Amino acid sequence: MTTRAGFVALIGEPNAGKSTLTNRMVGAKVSIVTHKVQTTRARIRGVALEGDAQLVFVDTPGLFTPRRRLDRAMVAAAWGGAADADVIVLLVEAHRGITEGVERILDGLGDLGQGRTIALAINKIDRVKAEVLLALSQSLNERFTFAKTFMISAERGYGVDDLREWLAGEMPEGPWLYPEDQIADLPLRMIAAEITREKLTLRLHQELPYQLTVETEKWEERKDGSARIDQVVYVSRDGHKGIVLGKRGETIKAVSQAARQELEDFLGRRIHLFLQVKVRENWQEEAERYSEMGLDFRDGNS
Ligand SMILES: Nc1nc2c(ncn2[C@@H]2O[C@H](COP(=O)(O)OP(=O)(O)OP(=O)(O)O)[C@@H](O)[C@H]2O)c(=O)[nH]1
Ligand SMILES: [Mg+2]
Repeated sequence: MTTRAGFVALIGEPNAGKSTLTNRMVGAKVSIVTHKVQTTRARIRGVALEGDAQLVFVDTPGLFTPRRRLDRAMVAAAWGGAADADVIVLLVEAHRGITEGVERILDGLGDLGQGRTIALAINKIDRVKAEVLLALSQSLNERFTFAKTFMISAERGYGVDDLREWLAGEMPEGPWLYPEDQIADLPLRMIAAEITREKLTLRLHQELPYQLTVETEKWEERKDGSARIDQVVYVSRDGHKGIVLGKRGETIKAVSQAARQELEDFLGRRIHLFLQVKVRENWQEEAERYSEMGLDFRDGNS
């Protein structure tokens, strides 16, 4: 049997639904999702099978105009993911259409050069009427030569099977890149940190989610089959620490409970999760924080 395997990079503006689509394709939650922009910070790989093809989806941070070092490193990681992929899928939100951000991404795709297979996936079609979709598809295809256009709802699963089938046919012939039963390649300690960051992002308001990072410091296997996980939430200001902890520690407690629950479901075992909040004014300028996140610190140089 000839097998196929390759990388599919999902790119788009923040919040376009890249992580939702990754999880949908994989059939499990490998990348965190929130209603807020800039949730994903590094490239997350999720593996899906379609017939004789193995598709390695590369979920990327959203593309936006970066201001901080962290932003620049995220955007560089996203374009790097696109540059390395066999096929690029650009996600555009149906109800938002061709925003300035989408325009800039189209320019960037043009700069990547010829000879690449780039498909368009108009996502969140559950939010608009058919006429809007057709007009948007037409304008986008006038603006850029896509290999193919899909109309999907990553959340509800519409159009996703067609996209996966087409992608499978586009993959180069070759042996599979991961063992058949592997769905992700992020180390468990990073997945655990991401789950906690998701719960923090869902609970904290405005800028705060962007001002913190989570790291797994210790992972201890216990004889009874459970594990003790110690994580640190780095914030940049004293005031932020107070907010993350919440009144009488209520916020951090709720976050910890939600994260532990999800970790237990994910790992299928008992977890004891301990969160500590530390103020570290300059964490966004520390190389080690970036390597912990799976980002390249130097990409953040302006
Ligand atoms: N209505 C609707 N909402 C969707 C759909 N796909 C994703 N969403 C929602 O859009 C929001 C953002 O989804 P994500 O998957 O986190 O988006 P992302 O592109 O990974 O975002 P970043 O990581 O910030 O770049 C979440 O609230 C999702 O539930 C869809 O097909 N329809
Ligand atoms: Mg994401």
